[in-house]
Amino acid sequence: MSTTTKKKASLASASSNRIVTLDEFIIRSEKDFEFATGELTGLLRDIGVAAKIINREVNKAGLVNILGVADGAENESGDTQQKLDVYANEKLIECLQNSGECCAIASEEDADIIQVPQVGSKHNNYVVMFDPLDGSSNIDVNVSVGTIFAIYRRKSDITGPATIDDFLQKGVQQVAAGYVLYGTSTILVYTTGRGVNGFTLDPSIGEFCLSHRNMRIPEKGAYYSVNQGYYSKFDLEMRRYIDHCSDQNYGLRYIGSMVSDIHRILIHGGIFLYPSTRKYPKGKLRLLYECNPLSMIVEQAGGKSMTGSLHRILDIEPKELHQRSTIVIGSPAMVDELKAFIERYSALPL
Ligand code: P6P
Repeated sequence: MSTTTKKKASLASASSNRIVTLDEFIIRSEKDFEFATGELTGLLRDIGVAAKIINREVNKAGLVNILGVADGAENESGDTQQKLDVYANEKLIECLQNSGECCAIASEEDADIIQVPQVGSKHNNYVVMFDPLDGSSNIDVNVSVGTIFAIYRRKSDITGPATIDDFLQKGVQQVAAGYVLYGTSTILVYTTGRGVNGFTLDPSIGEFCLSHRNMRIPEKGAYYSVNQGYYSKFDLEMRRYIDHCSDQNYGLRYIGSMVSDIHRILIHGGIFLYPSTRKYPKGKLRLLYECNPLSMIVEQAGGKSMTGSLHRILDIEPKELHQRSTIVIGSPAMVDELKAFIERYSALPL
């Protein structure tokens, strides 16, 4: 190989190994965005900042008085609020309010939407929804937790306050969706509808760096993910499918933090299910800030996501801010496998 060719090859490999920060990636991707105003870029960067702040507290939660339950507080859903839930919620709201890039916010931790005061004469076109710390029951036992977010373009008149209708939009209307997983490392994964990319936080430079370019979910996986403890309360079709997984010698992996389970499925393949139970007949997980954003990411990576009665999650017309949904999500071949069981054994009209 000539010297010139060798130099080009080494430059190419060097450039393919060079650090690409989240900020740089977002700014470069902005040019792909029709009518890009820089607002969405700013929103994604603000969420990245909030994630770094939350990560700092999550990583030292055992050292400071931020573990445990927040003084008898409960969130809108009646779930006990952990101190770190409240902290993460406050930081995300603060970062988004300070940047003035969105006009309103909705959170699992707050009953109603939160208006964001306009900064100067700029009208903002986006609303942001999030679960600030998903899986927070894991915090005190040092198991991974995550932040999930969804961004929509507002529908209401931009000169007035945001309305609930700005939030009650189908998942297919999401402009961007993502999650942050505070695990063995901290990774931010997001999509704007042009594929899925993951950025791992390098604490030595305080930057999220591109680590998982153009993530694609495997067609099948060796794991299924469900709370097996509810087996006897599931409908027949779900129990038959779970028996099938066992017959196929799939491994059972269930972390109790949806972000962690979905991230594993994105990397290794598999299927996650939270069907109807007696306690949660409509499913436990929240449509707007858990199911929709994670479904957009999984579909963008080549996977599938539907309810236990075969409705595509992203096509559901939301009726209320904190509504729940059943969900079956993951590798396309495995979701199709479960679909066949539902069609065969479901007692409900599909
Ligand atoms: P269960 C965490 O509370 C969460 O919302 C998801 O992250 C998780 O997958 C699910 O609930 C766990 O619920 O009923 O199995 O404990």
